[in-house]
Amino acid sequence: MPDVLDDTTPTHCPYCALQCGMNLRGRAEAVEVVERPDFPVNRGALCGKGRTAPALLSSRVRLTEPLVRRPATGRLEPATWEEALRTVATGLSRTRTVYGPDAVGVFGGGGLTNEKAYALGKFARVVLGTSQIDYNGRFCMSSAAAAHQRAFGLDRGLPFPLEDIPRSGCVILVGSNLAETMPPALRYLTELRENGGTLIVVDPRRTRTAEQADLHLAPRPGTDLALALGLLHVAVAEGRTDEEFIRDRTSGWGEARAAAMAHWPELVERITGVGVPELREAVRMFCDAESAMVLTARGPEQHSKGTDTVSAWINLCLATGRAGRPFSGYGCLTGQGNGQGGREHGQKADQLPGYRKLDDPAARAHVAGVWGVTPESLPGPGRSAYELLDALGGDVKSLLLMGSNPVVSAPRAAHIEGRIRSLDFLAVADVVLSETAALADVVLPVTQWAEETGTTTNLEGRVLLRQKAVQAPPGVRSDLEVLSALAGLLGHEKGFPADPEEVFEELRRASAGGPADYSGITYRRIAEEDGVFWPCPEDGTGARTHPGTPRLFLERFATPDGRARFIAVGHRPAAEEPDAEYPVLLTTGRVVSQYQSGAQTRRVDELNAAAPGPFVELHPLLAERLGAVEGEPLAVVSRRGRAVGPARITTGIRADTVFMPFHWPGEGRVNSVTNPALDPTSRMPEFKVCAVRVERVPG
Ligand SMILES: Nc1nc2c(c(=O)[nH]1)N[C@H]1C(S)=C(S)[C@@H](COP(=O)(O)OP(=O)(O)OC[C@H]3O[C@@H](n4cnc5c(=O)[nH]c(N)nc54)[C@H](O)[C@@H]3O)O[C@H]1N2
Ligand SMILES: Nc1nc2c(c(=O)[nH]1)N[C@H]1C(S)=C(S)[C@@H](COP(=O)(O)OP(=O)(O)OC[C@H]3O[C@@H](n4cnc5c(=O)[nH]c(N)nc54)[C@H](O)[C@@H]3O)O[C@H]1N2
Ligand code: SF4
Ligand SMILES: [Mo]
Repeated sequence: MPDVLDDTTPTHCPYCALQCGMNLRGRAEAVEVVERPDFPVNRGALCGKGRTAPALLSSRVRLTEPLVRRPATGRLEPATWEEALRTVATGLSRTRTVYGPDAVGVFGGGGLTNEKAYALGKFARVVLGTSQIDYNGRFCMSSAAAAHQRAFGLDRGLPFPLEDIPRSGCVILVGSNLAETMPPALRYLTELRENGGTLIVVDPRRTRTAEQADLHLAPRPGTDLALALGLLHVAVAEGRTDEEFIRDRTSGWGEARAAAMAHWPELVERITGVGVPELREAVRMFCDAESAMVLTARGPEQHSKGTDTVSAWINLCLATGRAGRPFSGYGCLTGQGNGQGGREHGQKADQLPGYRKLDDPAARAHVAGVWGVTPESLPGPGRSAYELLDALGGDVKSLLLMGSNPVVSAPRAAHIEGRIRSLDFLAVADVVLSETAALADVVLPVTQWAEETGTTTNLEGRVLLRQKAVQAPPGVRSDLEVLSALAGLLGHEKGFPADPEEVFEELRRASAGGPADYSGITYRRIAEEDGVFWPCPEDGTGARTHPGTPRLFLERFATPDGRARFIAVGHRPAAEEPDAEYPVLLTTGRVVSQYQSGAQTRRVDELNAAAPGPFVELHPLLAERLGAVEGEPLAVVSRRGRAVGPARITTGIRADTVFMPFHWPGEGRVNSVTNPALDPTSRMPEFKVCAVRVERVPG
């Protein structure tokens, strides 16, 4: 049982991208979280999930031995590690022999440490030789990442540390409910307002976050693109653009300006439901301030036009000179524990470590050199997450899954669950028996968070060391040990070390010279410096003295000519608009006490007591039209399926919209309903809007 190695160990929370610092203390089943006030990001504060995270270390809830599905019973039953690993190796290699390497798929997660994400990407390309690898980050911040790339030439979620937020004059927070999704970060918004800055929140719901705002805009879900263009239109019409900044530091304004001018305020009011006076007020607040920021999260991003929507918000920043300057700029609030690092080191379908592109010959040559293989042996880019899941049982016959629970979290989940069930072979490495692990042929119980050392990169681009604080139960191995053993069984004895620091040292070299350059970072530096911001290159002599880069773009953007690029975008409707049969809009998201698919947090008593199940949030006018009362079960039905939850009636949501959180399986699984329409650039599914009908459930 978990046994504390030292008296207190400084480490980081297992959950979200804030990666709050905490100390762990105690022994056996009584590991205790102690405040770590010296860590700058959260200064000691934790949300309930972080505070209760040690509950997951208990063998009562977590897996402690490998499971193999027995043909005789059809059930998952305990097995030795030797048998389990051999079964996985055989399962994957059989598929490869019969159907070729691309019939083997790999699915990763943004919660995996940098070392794991790196090793998983390398394992797929070098050991399995497959192009078919992607990960759940595709469902998360991929639209913002794509928009970042095309505007700035680089994708780091926040180009500045969180501590810059209170020093800005105005923040527009678009589709982020950080009071629930990153509670300790709310402090930065409170301080912003205490310092005289203003806060504008854009959300179809009056969330706990929106309640803090000086101005709350509540657009119809799926219309942020029009909203951002309308604000830019007003800024141009009222002479609030920064011509000098546009001339000296950007390109492409002519086309972007023309596109925005087609979105006049009255039209935008019609599309979004946000009144013209509010549009003007928002522009006044944003432009009157000496410095200003736009921060987006999943609200505007998880759409089939998420990339263009983020581009429109970036255009607003660029046109008004609110980018590449102190306390100004556009940022995306990344979500998962290693949402940032997880998208940099090669578990994404089109990517090599260091945020290199898989189709770039120089990148292939560099990484192949580090890996000791030929560039020609590296496969090309594969499919995006939804497309990969959708291909399971089709041309992808076997899957190795690490760090995701798509049976609950993927869009059109009943269909995806069916695809997973139709696989020839599924292996899942997890800490708990998730809904997806329960469908596997082999389940590998792995160490987690406090039981292992590794680095994560938080939403600021700050590389952190999550240190091992307790001993894992004896039957459990780390993801790195699993990959190392499987590589060995598949003929690669070398190149897959199980020691995280050894993997990090290789990752450093693989990332050297790439956009996300970690070569100047060491475990020691991270521990001594409260994290190190990338890029942090090693200098010419091999010294690791580069201070890291907390603030990007102050002199130049990361494009070849150093200028930020405007992207000309125009509004378009959601993939599915309401009609007579499905007259209501559904949007989805999170509650403070559950995390993601709930695989972890649904196993923590205190969190379950606070958030026991799904619900359908709706406006009194809609409830009245249905004849529904508070607490009665309602079914939300789309062309893809239905989800049921008790009515939660509130005036804090638009009357044309219902909201459901996505943390639960079974009949409350809202992803049975959601629309997998994909963004053409980022391949992000449309989690945040689809057309539904709401029905009372008889009996
Ligand atoms: N408690 C908790 N915290 C978490 C997580 C968790 O599962 N639980 N997950 C972590 C992860 S991986 C992520 S990605 C982040 C997500 O963090 P957030 O993005 O803050 O979370 P969401 O609740 O998905 O969405 C935010 C808001 O978007 C609004 N919204 C819905 N549709 C639209 C729209 O069309 N436009 C706009 N402007 N807003 C819209 C919703 O009403 C919601 O309040 O949270 C991280 N933190
Ligand atoms: N309707 C709707 N659906 C959504 C969203 C939404 O807003 N609305 N948001 C999307 C977003 S932003 C995200 S990020 C996804 C997330 O959805 P998922 O990818 O399902 O995320 P988790 O529930 O965090 O799943 C992580 C799994 O990995 C396990 N795990 C944790 N740590 C480790 C580890 O170190 N190693 C291994 N091997 N396993 C580990 C956990 O126990 C869990 O089973 O959901 C997406 N789905
Ligand atoms: S805000 Fe995020 S990182 Fe901080 S304690 Fe809560 S879940 Fe953990
Ligand atoms: Mo996410």
